[in-house]
Amino acid sequence: YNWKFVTEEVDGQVQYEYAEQFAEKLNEKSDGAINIDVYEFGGLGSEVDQVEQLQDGLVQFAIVSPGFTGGMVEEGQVFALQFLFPNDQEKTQEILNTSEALNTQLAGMYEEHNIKPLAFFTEGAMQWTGSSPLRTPADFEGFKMRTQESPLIQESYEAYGATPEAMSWSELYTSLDRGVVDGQENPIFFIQDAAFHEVQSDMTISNHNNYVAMATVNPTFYNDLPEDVRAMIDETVEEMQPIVFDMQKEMNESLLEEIKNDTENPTEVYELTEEETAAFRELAEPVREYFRTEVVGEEGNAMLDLLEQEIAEHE
Ligand code: 6CS
Repeated sequence: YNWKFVTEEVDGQVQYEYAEQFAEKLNEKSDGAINIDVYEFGGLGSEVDQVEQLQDGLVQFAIVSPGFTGGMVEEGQVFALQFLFPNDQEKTQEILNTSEALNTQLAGMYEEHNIKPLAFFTEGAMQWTGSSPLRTPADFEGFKMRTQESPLIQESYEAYGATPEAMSWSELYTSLDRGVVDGQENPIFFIQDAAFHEVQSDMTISNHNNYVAMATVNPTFYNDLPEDVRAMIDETVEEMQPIVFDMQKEMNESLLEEIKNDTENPTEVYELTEEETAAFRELAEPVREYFRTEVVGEEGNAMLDLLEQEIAEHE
């Protein structure tokens, strides 16, 4: 077998390291029969292009951020809802692993669009960076915020008074540098590795959301595989969950220190107080209602009902 695995990140970053280890494991398990070429982000187009290549079966595996499928699988925008999941990353990952709302209901909705999610994992809590401090909703007034494609991510920043602008991360460093946009959200490891902190004066530890990614496969390809090969894939996916969790944790912790110690490119790191967080939480709450009434239908509502229940059980 010769397969392709495309990621939205580059060498050294979480998704790419996931794909590399996934490929290595399957190669070993199959005694060399399965060979997977892993592609860094950039070579095969934008994040949105990559999703299409997966759907068309041009690549067999992909790591997909739901934020880039927002216009297609509206329900996947549930991950854009800020302050929905627990702050605790262990708990969040536990929910991602076990949630029926996500692994059965939402996964089924993706499958209808020729994308089969095999697993959901967190790449860490997301933080804000800006060319000015971001501590209160007033700081977002007129602030040009880069987001992924998802209309609901945009809605969430409009609720804070910001002007969202969707773009691929390939353009983000230059856009921040030139002031095309004023800020962005990402987990710490990504902010440091993509060097966004070099062109941003401020970083806010906001923990307003998690960066959730999906390991996905083209469903037609997957369903046509012999059962023992599918079992090998499923086993590998399961083995990768704790590995990727530890990997993001280590990277997010150590790269925060790198940002703080980068005296050449000083970035003011500020952690929101509980009161400050509450002000954002209050503005984020109505977006949940907007998701229910304007974005998804009955199925999406049932999915969010169940997810909220599953989250409550973990809190
Ligand atoms: O901000 C983004 O769009 C990128 N961030 C991460 C953590 N991974 C890939 C994604 O395209």
